Amino acid sequence: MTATQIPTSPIAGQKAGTSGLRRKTRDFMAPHFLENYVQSILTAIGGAQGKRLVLGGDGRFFNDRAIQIILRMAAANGATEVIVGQNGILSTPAASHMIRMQKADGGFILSASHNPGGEDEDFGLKFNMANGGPATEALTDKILAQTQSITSYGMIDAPDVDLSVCGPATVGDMTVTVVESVTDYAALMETLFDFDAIAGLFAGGFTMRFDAMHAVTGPYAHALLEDRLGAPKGTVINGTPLPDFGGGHPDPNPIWAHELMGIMTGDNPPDFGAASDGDGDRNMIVGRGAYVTPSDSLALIAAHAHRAPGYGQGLAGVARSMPTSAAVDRVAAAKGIDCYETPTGWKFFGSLLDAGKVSLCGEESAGTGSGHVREKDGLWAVLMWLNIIAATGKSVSELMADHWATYGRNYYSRHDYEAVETDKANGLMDALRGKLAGLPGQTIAGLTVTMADEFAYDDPVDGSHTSGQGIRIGFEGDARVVFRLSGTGTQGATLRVYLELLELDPAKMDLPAEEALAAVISAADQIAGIKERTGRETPDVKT
Ligand code: G16
Repeated sequence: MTATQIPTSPIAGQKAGTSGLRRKTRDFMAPHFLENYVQSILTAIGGAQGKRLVLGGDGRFFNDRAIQIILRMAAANGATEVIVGQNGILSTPAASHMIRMQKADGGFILSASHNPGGEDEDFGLKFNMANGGPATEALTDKILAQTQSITSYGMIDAPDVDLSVCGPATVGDMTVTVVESVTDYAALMETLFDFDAIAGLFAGGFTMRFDAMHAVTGPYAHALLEDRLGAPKGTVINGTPLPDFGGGHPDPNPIWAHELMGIMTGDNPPDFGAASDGDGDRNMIVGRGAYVTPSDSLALIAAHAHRAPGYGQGLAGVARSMPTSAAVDRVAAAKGIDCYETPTGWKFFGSLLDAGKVSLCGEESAGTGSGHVREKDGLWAVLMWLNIIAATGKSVSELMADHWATYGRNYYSRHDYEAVETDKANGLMDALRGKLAGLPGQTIAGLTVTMADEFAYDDPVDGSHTSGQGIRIGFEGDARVVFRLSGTGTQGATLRVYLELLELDPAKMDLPAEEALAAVISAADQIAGIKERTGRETPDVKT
């Protein structure tokens, strides 16, 4: 079996977004598309010669084929070993852990996250570095440059590896080590949380539903919640991963996780509900009639993390993405720890975690995690909540009510306008940029603008500078609106409008978010002319 160089030419648009390259599955299946991108990654990391890599994905359509192609290319490029999850499956946090535990040189994760899967839906590929975290901007820039100049890629002619059997195999001279996907991750969780206390909760009759949304966390959730922690069978629903996620969007929010929301708001609901996404890094937390926003979940975890054994020494610091609400900032201030504000994208937390500046991070986009891996981690967040509930003996709604009484409530909502024509979305953002200087001092929908800028970030550890990360407009009374275009969509542009208002009056802690935010919503539309520029009367999704 000899490696050959297959001639190719650059394919336009292979630019990573917020989290790797996401495209329609059929694009990835087109001649040379996947191969060009994989070769560009391998070249950008300085070649694969002698390297050990991790490989796995969320099991969506084309996962199995893409893995066999990547194995042949890694072998042709001289990699020593590729460690693959059984049947090609690894959740994103489990892959991050595997890279770190195996001291690998990096890894390929095949997923388009919460985007739907199938031949006519979405696929994605990202490269994580030796620290287990997503490629930095510096590396994705190098990969992009390679995609624009590629002339050939390495390939070996070899039979498929049987990925259903754990143990060693070979592709050419390269070792392929197939590993069980759940065990190591579950063992890591056991070092962080009080499993006895959580098991005691279930033994005492505490009830829960975890909606795996037919995505990758099903096997992990069955193993952890039902097998190890003793939750009754049936606690995990939609627990069998399917290549098309059962036709749904594996996106854990009240819109797409409507089955779980129906259970939690129906007759005789369980005590606790949670869901995770396609690749297992996002989470949704919901109590009886109490949906917890991701921003509030981050803040609550910051306030209570010391109750979990892995965090008993307290937090070094916290970080949140810029559009995430300032709820966690208030906890950090009270605890006297640093709070960092980064651009959207988990990759920006890596240097802070590596430097020990923070030990808890989170994003409004349903992501929470800590220094245990370098990705956000859906089941980690669920176990953290269970640990907090077990330690305090309080329900989700009691915990949130106490939290708001202590720190105030940052009312929050995100409005998404999906598949907007790219020109119109760019036009809206350009017009906003043009207005920024004149906004401070103006009163709009009864709110006086105090600041307006376009967010840029200087990484305090590696000194890298990142600009153009969203337009933020602050108002008197700690209200804010942020406008950003998503970097994970595959069709047109998605305009995200993030709305926030701090409420300190104890009598006003229980309003519906949209009602509390009415003035901010109105100001956002007046400033950006959303209806008029996009032709949309209402957002497609409110979370
Ligand atoms: C990815 C990133 C997150 C980011 C999210 C939304 O999540 O890892 O850091 O917050 O996309 O990004 P955008 O607003 O640009 O669509 P995931 O779960 O899709 O990998």
